[in-house]
Amino acid sequence: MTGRIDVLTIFPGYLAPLELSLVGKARAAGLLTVDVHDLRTWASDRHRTVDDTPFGGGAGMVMRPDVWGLALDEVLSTGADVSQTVLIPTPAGEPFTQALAEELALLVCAGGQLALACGRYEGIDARVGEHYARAGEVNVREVSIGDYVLNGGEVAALVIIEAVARLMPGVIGNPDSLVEESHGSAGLLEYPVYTKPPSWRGQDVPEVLLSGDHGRIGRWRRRRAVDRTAQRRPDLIEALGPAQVRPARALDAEALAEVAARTFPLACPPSVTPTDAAAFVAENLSAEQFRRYLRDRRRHVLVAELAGAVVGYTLLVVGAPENERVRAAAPDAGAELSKCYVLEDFHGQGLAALLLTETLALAARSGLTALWLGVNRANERAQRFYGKHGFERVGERTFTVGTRTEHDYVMAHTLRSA
Ligand code: JEB
Repeated sequence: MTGRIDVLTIFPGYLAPLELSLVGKARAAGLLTVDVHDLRTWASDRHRTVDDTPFGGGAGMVMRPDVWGLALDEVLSTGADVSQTVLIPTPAGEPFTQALAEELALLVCAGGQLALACGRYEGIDARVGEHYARAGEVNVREVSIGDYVLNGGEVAALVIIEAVARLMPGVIGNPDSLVEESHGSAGLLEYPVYTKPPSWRGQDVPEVLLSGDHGRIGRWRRRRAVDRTAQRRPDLIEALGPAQVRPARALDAEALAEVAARTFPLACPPSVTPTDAAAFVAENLSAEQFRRYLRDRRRHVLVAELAGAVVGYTLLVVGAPENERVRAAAPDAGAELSKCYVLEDFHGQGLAALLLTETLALAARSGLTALWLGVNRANERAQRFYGKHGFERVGERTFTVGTRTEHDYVMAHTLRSA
């Protein structure tokens, strides 16, 4: 069945790009008819006027409803009676989304008609949309392609038609790219992509992509997609809902090492040099170390997972404190909360609280009656956080990061159930 798109505009020449590329292909393949109509055809006066001054005053001109009425009546009467949608691009419209593009592609594929009413000046008299919506047979949507101001609806119509036409079967050469788009990374920005040459102007393609290890490649792409989304579109991260907290698996080791490498230096006091922090991370927080931790029955690692990427973790180390001062300060502590980190881009969403709550529950289930932790004296934010979750300051200790001796407060938490 041939779908149909009609565009009404006072600048038909603006729609010339429709002859090109993929929209042109859909048309050539007979999947799609696109007709562009000059609105002035339906003007009645000698000057073919389509606009007039706004009632209520104000700058600019408004497009007359009578001209639009004649034009739309005619274009809709010659269209399919299956299903008809009139789209009115306007900066005041509902957002035009991929979901709406998919809905419209279905309509057009099913032989329906899509009419795009492109305004100019200050827009189209509001009664036009109301009129066709009221008649009932036509679905009317006022849409906006984004939060910026254009001079008219033509460019928006081009955007909408391209987004719809590429979803029609046979328009895109490789339908795999559509499948990948619609699930896989749903709700996330795309991961970065690379091709030959493997080294270009001193920049190398990330090694993992040359490894042939599809598991690693998949996890790396997930990680990049989630990171990018957090940096550029925090609204999309919010829409994913809360992270999942779960016990870490062997396959998480690399992700954990990466999160550790990115979070540990941030939690260090300024006196710890980047070199010292890096040495500590390499020695204690490598993927290999995490693989060892994950096999060790006395270490419990929980991860916070968001859209399939690890964004935070806790490490609980079971056993009485080795340090004498700690043992004196927290005599009942049967385990250390050794790490509780969330990537910086994911702060402020309650992830650390979720992780900590789950870790405390795990400790209680394991029969522990108290936990201890060390927190740098300068890190007031962390102290407040642990305080809010039931930890109290019970003493101090020293420990070393590389060449530096650091002074920590010791905090302890008595668990409710024994
Ligand atoms: C669409 C249009 C105009 C106020 C200011 C300017 C008809 N995302 C978008 N930005 N601008 C438009 C749009 C969409 N979709 C858009 C149609 C018209 C702008 N103007 C100019 C109208 N009102 C006239």
